[in-house]
Amino acid sequence: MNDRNAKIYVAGHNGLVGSALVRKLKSLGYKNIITRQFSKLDLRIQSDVEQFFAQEKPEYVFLAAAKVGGIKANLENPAHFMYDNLSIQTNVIHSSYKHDVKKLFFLGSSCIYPRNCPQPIKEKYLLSGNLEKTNEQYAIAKIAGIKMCQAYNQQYKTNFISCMPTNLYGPGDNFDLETSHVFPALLRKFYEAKRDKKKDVVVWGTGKVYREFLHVDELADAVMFLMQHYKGNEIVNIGTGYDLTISDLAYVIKEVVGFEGEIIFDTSKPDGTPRKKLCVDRLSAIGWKSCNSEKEAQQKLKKGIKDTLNWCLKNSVF
Ligand code: GFB
Repeated sequence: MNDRNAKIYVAGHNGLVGSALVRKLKSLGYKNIITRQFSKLDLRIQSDVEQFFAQEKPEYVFLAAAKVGGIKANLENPAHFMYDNLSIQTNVIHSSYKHDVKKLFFLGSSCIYPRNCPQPIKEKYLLSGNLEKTNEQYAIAKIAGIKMCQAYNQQYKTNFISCMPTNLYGPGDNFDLETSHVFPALLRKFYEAKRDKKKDVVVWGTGKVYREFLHVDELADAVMFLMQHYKGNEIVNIGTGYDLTISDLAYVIKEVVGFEGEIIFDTSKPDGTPRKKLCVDRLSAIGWKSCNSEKEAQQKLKKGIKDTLNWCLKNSVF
């Protein structure tokens, strides 16, 4: 990907990851980035995807288009998460092969790993145990995408790489309280509670489960690094290597936002997987690292909360 005039298709350019990838590509001087609005191209429709690739002939593809959501959205829409993701990725991966795409990046997720994995999670634990039930369909679709990239590499000698990011956050996230992930939900809840002088904020679950958070701009940086320096069939985890409990996350967001009321844990809501801290040794060995210490991870998270809140306020998200 050294040619700044190479034709690059970013699938999912309006999403959290896709928009960060477009920002990153532009900042690096790539001039020929192509995108399509959902209203113009529904990636679930095979013939339309095929026609798009035949017409545009992209040289590189970033596959960040997906049906995504937090724990509640996954639980309530299992069929939707399965159908959309399987069809989007199948169509884009197959057309990329048919139209000789030089390299494709497939975005996975840390939820592909078994629920009770040893921690930190190494890439080799894939398919070594049962999945977390709250996002089983999403995970199975993503695992199919990984296996499809590997099968195409093996049989057709394509250059398709797959990366597994930890929980992401940042500008362009979904801040809808019903369908979002925990980071945007809590940022919004604490900000609005402060603004509206509320007494408390409700956090779902026990707060005792752990999650690891990476700013989406860091993810985009890591993905570009891998597109430039990594070729191989092995999946690669992308994370900070440091996690914290949902309770700790809630208290950090509360502090950064400046909310002075109480936090209430609603234990009628699901916790999801107990822990999914990624082992980032493979990524570090290739040459990219987010943090060198827990302190650095904590500082980055605080800064990320401030920056994301500023972005929300600037863009009137809530
Ligand atoms: O981010 P989240 O929705 O998804 O929830 P997962 C993480 C944890 O935060 C759970 C708790 O224990 C939630 O109960 N939580 C607390 C909240 N308050 C809230 C809130 O207001 N909203 C939300 N959404 N959660 C997702 C998967 O799992 O992870 C996806 O469902 C994807 O498929 C993504 O893989 C990365 O981290 O549990």
